[in-house]
Amino acid sequence: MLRLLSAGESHGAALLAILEGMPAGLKVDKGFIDQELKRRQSGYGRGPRMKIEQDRVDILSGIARGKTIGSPIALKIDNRDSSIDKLPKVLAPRPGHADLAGALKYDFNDIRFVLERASARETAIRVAAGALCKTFLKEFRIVVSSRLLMVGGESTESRMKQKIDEARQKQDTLGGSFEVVAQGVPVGLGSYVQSDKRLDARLAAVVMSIPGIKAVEIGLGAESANRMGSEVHDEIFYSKSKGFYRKTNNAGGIEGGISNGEPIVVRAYMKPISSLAQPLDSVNIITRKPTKAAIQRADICAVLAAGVIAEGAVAFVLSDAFLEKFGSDSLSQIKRSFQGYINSL
Ligand code: EPS
Repeated sequence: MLRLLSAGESHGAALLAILEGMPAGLKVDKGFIDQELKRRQSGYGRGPRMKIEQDRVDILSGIARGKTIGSPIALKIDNRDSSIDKLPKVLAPRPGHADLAGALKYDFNDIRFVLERASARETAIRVAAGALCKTFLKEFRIVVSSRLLMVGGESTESRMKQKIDEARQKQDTLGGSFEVVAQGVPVGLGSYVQSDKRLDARLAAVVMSIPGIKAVEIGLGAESANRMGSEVHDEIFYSKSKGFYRKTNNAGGIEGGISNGEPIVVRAYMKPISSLAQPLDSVNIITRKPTKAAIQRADICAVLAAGVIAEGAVAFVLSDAFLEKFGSDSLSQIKRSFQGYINSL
């Protein structure tokens, strides 16, 4: 239903996206998109590039007089640092980055061509598209948010900051984990009828596609493998006011690949940033001689930003599944279809 394509290099002219499939009649606030872009750029441990860029979106199509018109929405974020053609060649791949596999795959003698597109900077435009999806979901009182869980094994804010300072001092980097929660998702999004329709599979794929993410859990996740069934599955209750409901949410709001009406909980784990100021051992791709990995300007920790990116990614999948269930042309028609369904439950 919804399709998203992005383009752009980290130090190219701009980042671009086309979001197709948004229904007509949705009021769009550019200020909200810019706010989301700012959230992505913030967080303790971000690198110097974040002081150079002040990401703002330009909406080039698909919106007229402040509302979507059903046609593809084109988005653009200009790069202030657009020095791509002036930047030096990169010959020493960074362990953990796309550098080596990318250079071999595309037959490059300059890793610059890999890292420019593999850079997590691309996620800025995904956040812009995700903000549009959040705007759509809000029409149905579905709200997607995220919170930081751990940085470098620490879970309190002061210890996390301390750990980041320590990493900065050691010229090292850190990963961590975060949780995305979607409140207000109706029962019935996604399906068990085909593997690619399963909502949990779709959410896991989109969150895993964020650079640096190495694991994704839904609800209780990995821990459920250690418990008895009776300690895992959420018992079912019914009351006239609430309808069907649960007292626990170990399933993370999804059973059999379908949303079950409880909050959707997605947890993700990010590895440390792979651009190290104190570089690891590597090999020059031309001479094949040992060397240290290239030093690139980078963040020390970007887990908070990854949470914001994941919010947008989750909002995209939920919007897609929502449009599948309730139609996709105009917001007013979708609202009627949604209300009819809710009344029928
Ligand atoms: C990023 C911009 C990049 C990096 C970072 C994310 O800017 P620059 O390379 O000019 O410093 O800071 O990229 C990576 C983490 C990566 O893996 O390449 C951004 O806008 O988020």
